[in-house]
Amino acid sequence: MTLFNDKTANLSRRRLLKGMGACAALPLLGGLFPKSALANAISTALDQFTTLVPAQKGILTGAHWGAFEAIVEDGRMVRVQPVADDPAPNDLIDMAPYQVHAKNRIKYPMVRKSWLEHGPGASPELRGADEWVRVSWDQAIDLVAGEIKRVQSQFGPQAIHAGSYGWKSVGLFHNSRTLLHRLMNLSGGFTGYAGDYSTGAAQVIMSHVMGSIEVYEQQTAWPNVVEHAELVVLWGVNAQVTLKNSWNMPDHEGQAGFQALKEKGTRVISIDPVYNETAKLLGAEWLAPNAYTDVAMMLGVAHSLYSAKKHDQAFLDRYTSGFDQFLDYLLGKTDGQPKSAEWAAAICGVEAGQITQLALDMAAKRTMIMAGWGMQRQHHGEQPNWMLVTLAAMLGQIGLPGGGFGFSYHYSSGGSPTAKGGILSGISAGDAPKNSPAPIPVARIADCLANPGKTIDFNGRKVTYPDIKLVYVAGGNPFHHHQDTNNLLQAWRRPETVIVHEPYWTATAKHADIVLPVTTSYERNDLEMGGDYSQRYVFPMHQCVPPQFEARNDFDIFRAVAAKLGMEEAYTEGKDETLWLKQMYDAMALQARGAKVALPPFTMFWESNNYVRFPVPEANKQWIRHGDFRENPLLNPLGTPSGKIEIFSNTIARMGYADCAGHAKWFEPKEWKQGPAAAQYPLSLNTSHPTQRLHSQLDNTPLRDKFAVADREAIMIHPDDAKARGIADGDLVRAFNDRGQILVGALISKDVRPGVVRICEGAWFDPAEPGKVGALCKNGNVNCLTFDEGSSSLAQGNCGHMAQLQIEKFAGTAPANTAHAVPANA
Ligand code: PGD
Repeated sequence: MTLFNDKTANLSRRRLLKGMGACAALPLLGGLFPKSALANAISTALDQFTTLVPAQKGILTGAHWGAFEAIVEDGRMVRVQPVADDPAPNDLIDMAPYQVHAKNRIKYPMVRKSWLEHGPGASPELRGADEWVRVSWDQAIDLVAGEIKRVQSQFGPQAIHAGSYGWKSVGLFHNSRTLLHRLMNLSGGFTGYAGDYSTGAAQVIMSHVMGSIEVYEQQTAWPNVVEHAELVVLWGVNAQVTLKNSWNMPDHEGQAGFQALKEKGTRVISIDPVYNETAKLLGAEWLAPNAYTDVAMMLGVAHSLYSAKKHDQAFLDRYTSGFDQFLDYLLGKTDGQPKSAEWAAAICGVEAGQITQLALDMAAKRTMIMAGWGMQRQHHGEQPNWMLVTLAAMLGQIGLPGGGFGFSYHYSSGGSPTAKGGILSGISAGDAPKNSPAPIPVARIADCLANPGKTIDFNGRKVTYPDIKLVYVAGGNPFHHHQDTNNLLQAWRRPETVIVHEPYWTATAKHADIVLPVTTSYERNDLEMGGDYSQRYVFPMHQCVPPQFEARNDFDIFRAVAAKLGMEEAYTEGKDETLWLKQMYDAMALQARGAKVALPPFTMFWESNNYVRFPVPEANKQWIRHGDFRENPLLNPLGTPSGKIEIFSNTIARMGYADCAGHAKWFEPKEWKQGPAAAQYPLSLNTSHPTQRLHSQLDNTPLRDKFAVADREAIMIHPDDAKARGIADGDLVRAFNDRGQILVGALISKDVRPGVVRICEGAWFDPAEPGKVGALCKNGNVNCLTFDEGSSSLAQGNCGHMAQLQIEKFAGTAPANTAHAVPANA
């Protein structure tokens, strides 16, 4: 099948070429060659230009879950096939047709009735429960532009929260959040956010300890790990699940890496309250600590190492600072409590003998500790990362082949060797106006909305919350991602106006005042890199189908708002989609040329429906994280004040926080098995990322058939805990605590430690009584149960991975699940 021979694709091509017509120097080569001949000719000449022919069947595009060809028939996307380069195609891509043609697409611009009739601030308690009124695009744009103008002039930029945290879709031009920030920067500024929900605690603590955030940094390359690591310790990692998706388009090389470990037979130990999918794949040994007690366990390992004199004193002397201060704590000199294996065992529930053996095994072998991020999404979440680095430093293998630690092997294929070529940059948010408001820590949003004027600590500074009047969301889903949904529901009533751009009727859209329907990424043209760390691919994202119903691109919505505000030219810089894409491609191709990698001109690239695969230099396959630091710490110091690994940080100690000391330490979390809440709520919650979804995305697709139990989100319960409550596999269960209650379906399994239950994040919030605080969520949104506090005064990260709760078999008639229903008259 040749490309563009269906009506829709022709439309896409015409629009694109029309745009190019404005660019006089560009020859329209697309019309001169038969598609496959052109593609073949270019790929023969340029190795890095990868032809899909003859396997080519559809239109090349992609998503967070992979690059694929979309097959379109009669204007509908009907199926997809992965690109041949993908070593581990992800079944999530099969959902693309269901994304486009979802029943709960937002069809038209809609406004909440009370807001429309009575203006900003009207009946905010009806958010989520009010009627909706359809309006024209012209009216919608007027309302949005009017609100921005009103709030800017009456209250100033700090009154607009347009941080708009979220995973949106891939595509570097149609980047909803950046596009929003661009408009806001041009129109006077806004309150943004600092950090993120993924790694809020880790980013801050690692900057102090390692001088880099570590969580989004390249890891020791997989070929090096596979060759040299003798023992891999997975500490709170379920890479098989999280590697399915990436921030950019995934290259899925991480999954290939784990597969290679398996084939080699490398010993793997998984430390996790759940015997997870990755542990199963690798046949890993399993150590199951009590939930939220990893720091105590790590301290026990460190104490065992020190007692057996197996720590690497030479490494500590040369590459770290402050070990002696930590040692006083480890040995109990500062608090009278040695952090022995026995002490740790009483907290973490792993036997002292196993803790000691783990220490000896790690010291005896070349050990790579791969850590996940769930541990740091907890109260005192700074400590697991700091303690893990401290432990790795005591082992002395940081910077050696196959040894040390890595905080990103489970994310976007960290360790996939970096290619040589060019990097695409997307549209920019532009410069923030002078005196723009200071950002708030991202996960403090509900606290900020509810408590204007409140001052909190944040990484050595003070942050005072502004009085937010307007919330603008484009590309995120706070009613899924934020902790303590009922608290958010109340805080969400404080602003006068909430505007949401969404393709679907998510809970966030349902709780807005103005909802604008946007295209999915399959309804527009874009470009994206493939492989976040490898930067190996450049993928075109061709428009596959026309915009559905009245959906518009975020860019076009913001352009129209900018026009109303008298700043369209500044917003677009006179360029349409085509010219933006061409400019992005050309800048990338220039970089590639500098790296001696030739690429075809944009028109050829775009017309050929192919992608670019950059070469990977052999040296990069053996790259070792912190290898240069190890080789010469004077010439290659870390970015810390001492230039070394800061086992003790004077900077943090000087902040004087009660909840984060100058070295890694065990702090009891607000809620845990031995805490006061446990008497009433004895079970500890684990909120893993889902296997069949990306956060809340794709919850509204047939993937549900693979994971839903009793038509709800599943809860994994140990047989002993289920039996004690008379719960059978497949039963409908009410999970609850003082903050909320949700319906979930029982999945009984010995893969979870007794006393721990697993409910994945991402189920859409579906209150039985919309607008009522504390109503039963009928779909199982786990954040109804989590608490909304900062990890500590240092990072103010979220604590989404912890909560104590109780469960019971649900009595009565099961209410219908309406999470994916469209509001009446919408
Ligand atoms: P998504 O489901 O990806 O979740 O939270 P996030 O808000 O990022 O939401 C993205 C939304 O953007 C979707 O509703 C989607 O439809 C919409 N969207 C997609 N494309 C476009 C577009 O082009 N334009 C517009 N306007 N909208 C678009 C994720 C967050 O959740 C993260 S990153 C983490 S790590 C946290 N994880 C947990 C956790 O593990 N446990 C708990 N308890 N809570 C968590 N919350 C956090």
